[in-house]
Amino acid sequence: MSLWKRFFSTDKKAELDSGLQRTRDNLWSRLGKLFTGKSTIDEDLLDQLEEALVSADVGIDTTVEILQRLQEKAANQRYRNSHELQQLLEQAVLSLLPPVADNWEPFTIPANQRPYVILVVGVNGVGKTTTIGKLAYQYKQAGYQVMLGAADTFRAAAVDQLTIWSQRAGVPLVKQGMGADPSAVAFDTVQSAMAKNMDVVIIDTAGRLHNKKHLMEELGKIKRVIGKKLPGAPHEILLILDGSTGQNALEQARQFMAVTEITGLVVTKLDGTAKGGVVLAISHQCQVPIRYIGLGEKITDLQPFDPTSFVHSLFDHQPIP
Ligand SMILES: Nc1nc2c(ncn2[C@@H]2O[C@H](COP(=O)(O)OP(=O)(O)OP(=O)(O)O)[C@@H](O)[C@H]2O)c(=O)[nH]1
Ligand SMILES: [Mg+2]
Repeated sequence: MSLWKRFFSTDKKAELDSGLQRTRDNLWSRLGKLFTGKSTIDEDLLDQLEEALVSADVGIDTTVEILQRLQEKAANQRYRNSHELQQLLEQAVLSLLPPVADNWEPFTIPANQRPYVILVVGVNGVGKTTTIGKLAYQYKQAGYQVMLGAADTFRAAAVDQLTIWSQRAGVPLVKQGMGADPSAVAFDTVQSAMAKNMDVVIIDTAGRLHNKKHLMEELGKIKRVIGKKLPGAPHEILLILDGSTGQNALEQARQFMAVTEITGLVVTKLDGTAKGGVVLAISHQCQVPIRYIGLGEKITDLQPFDPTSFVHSLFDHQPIP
């Protein structure tokens, strides 16, 4: 059964559709015109399709692949109506994206890894702390005992922000004073979580750029210290990307993954941007899977990334005029 069917109600589908509204409108302001009155895939159609996809930040590499797949699928085949063309396009896009792995379940931890430690990283302001609040809430809803660690000790407000999210999610938080060693906070958190039989630990870190050597070394130290306390941890290193920055988010993912181990991606702020097509590029071009997408500022505004639902929401939603 598809991920979507197992985890989502029609409410969640409506939230996805509404979160992707601006990207969809952007796409369809071009596609709508394109799809009417044509019955073959010709140069003109491909050119305009390319323009539409690029304008939604799908990026040139992924766009070129999509067009190729579409041509293969439609080889020598006239489509009978614009709905068929729309379906061919949807299939072409989906065929590029890796499916969700069978052994991965959203908001679920493997049975033999407790506490399951998730380290959250990314550049400034991408939505790390917010995503941690959302994850904590969802894991708690799933029945797990969750603990947060405030290893962003760089800004005074950072601990306060995480404290607010811990209260919203109703989970405990381990913190030290501002300026404390982030590795020490991470160590304390894992130690406390082990003593209290927690299931999930989520550690917040300061925003950092991949090319700031000392900050990347600090991240390395955080990982080592956690691993010393609990062999095998961190089990997951989530890189948060701001989807509203479009192609920059893809570039950031590439650069981060080149210098440090990342096990999963989260693309945030897809609501309120017309650049949500970048999710297709990230999913297509990054070796690491997108785990979740952020669709708003509320604690419930985080969904597992399911390529089928995502592509469907973008490409098969708008009725053709
Ligand atoms: N609309 C929208 N806003 C979001 C989403 N995720 C985060 N934000 C907003 O983005 C802003 C930054 O979020 P934070 O969670 O503080 O980001 P951060 O990465 O922890 O930032 P630093 O700790 O400063 O590096 C806040 O105003 C959030 O409300 C989302 O999915 N949608
Ligand atoms: Mg933060």
